[in-house]
Amino acid sequence: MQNNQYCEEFQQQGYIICRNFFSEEEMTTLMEDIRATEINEDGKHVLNKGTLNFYSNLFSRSQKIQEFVSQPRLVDLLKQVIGPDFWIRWDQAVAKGPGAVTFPWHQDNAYSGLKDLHYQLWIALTKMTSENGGLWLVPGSDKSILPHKKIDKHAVYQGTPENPVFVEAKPGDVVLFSSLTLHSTTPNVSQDARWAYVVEYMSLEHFDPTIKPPYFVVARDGKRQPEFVNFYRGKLNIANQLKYLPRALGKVAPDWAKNAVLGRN
Ligand SMILES: O=C(O)CCC(=O)C(=O)O
Repeated sequence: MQNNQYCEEFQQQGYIICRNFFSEEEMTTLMEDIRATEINEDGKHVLNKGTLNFYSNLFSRSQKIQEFVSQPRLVDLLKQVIGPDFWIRWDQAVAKGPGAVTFPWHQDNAYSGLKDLHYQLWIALTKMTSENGGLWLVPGSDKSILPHKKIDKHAVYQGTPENPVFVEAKPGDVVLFSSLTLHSTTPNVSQDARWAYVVEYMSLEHFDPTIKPPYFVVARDGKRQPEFVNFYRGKLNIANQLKYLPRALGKVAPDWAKNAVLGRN
């Protein structure tokens, strides 16, 4: 892979697609490793609905998955877009079974409320078609935070997506997109479940106050260096902490204190 082959493409459209990044055999093994995390015990995800099921934080329970998500080929791809140092804030396997409904258009930051980006690596474990609830994206929608409204448990984009593209995919294809890229999945009207494994990487410059330590660092200086740590520079950065002060105060402080911090009379 050439250096920075993908960087410009990602900057222009907010995503890249890497066909045949993994082999079908690698996807069979990954699916086995996902199932071995006893995903059925984790069936309480807030967005589970009917035959749409999310299984989260698998990497924290499986050394095999830790190795998978920090493998050198992935580091070489990710560093072109994220930079040389990054960690994983979240992962999830998503099963969209027959009859599962639309997952509405959104930017991930509208769900997380984060002030910084993360990068979503979407790995097709099964084929993704327009019949089985595959992925739609809007090229170039990642340039700003767009308006969303909370509907049911979802953060739903309040606008009409312009020129969306459908990502038809085979097992082993991967899509890397920004947490600001508008995306959606349509209903599964096929007879089979669509599975994707999604890993959310974040630069070590950035912080996510919703994630508790230990943090899984994947790469430093552009090289694989997997380790769990309790602190890293994005967390220790005061400016990053201040971005979330109003949110932290919102949980504990009386109104007069919140107003004082926000400069309101
Ligand atoms: O997998 C799906 O069908 C939708 C999931 C999704 O868009 C997300 O988790 O951001």
